[in-house]
Amino acid sequence: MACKRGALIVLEGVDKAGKTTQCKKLVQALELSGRPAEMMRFPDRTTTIGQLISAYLEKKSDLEDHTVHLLFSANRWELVPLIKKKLEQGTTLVVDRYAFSGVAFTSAKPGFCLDWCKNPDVGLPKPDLVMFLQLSPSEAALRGQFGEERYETSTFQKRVQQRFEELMKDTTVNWKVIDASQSVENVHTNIQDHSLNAINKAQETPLGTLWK
Ligand code: FDM
Repeated sequence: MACKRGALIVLEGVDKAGKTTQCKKLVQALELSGRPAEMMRFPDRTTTIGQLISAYLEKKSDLEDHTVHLLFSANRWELVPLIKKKLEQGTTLVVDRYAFSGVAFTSAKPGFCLDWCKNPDVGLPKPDLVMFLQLSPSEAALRGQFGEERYETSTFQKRVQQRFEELMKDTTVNWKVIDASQSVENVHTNIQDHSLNAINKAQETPLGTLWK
């Protein structure tokens, strides 16, 4: 009998919400409980496309806004074969940012609508679960200053947050909002509960297609 597929689990949220910490903790917890799991992150800065994106984020290069949006999307598409292979092998993937960040960040720029931004990512593997780590701008500010990379300003992050709120109205995606102002351990417990449900469900359902 073919082995049961892993789940595609995504963590999204504005800066400082603790996504990376929580992704790592979730992978560790799943592995400890005997469920194969691996972490991925987007952008994946290790590929050729990822290096173009990284230089842009570090402000070492300038790229036209549509162009960089398409590069972020291409960076996801280039990893689709690997994503599918891992899931089929029964590995659950815990992904730090996905197409939702892609849409939220570009559409926070002037002159971009959600629909245009979603288009290049239509047809990607659909996450079984997307958890949005919710943190108010004032709470985010308490966690320290923003870094030096592009997009790391409070005005831009507020616009990004609004765009995420628009995206979360889409009931075809399994969104769960997590209160990220709680302690790291409480947030982790919450995330783990939702993830175990999604992993169990994913075993019985085929992988879906995003925004189609
Ligand atoms: N980002 C991330 C985008 O603008 N589009 C995307 O598709 C993705 C995945 O890149 F500011 C932005 C979001 C964030 C930056 O930062 C990546 P981290 O610290 O590597 O997550």
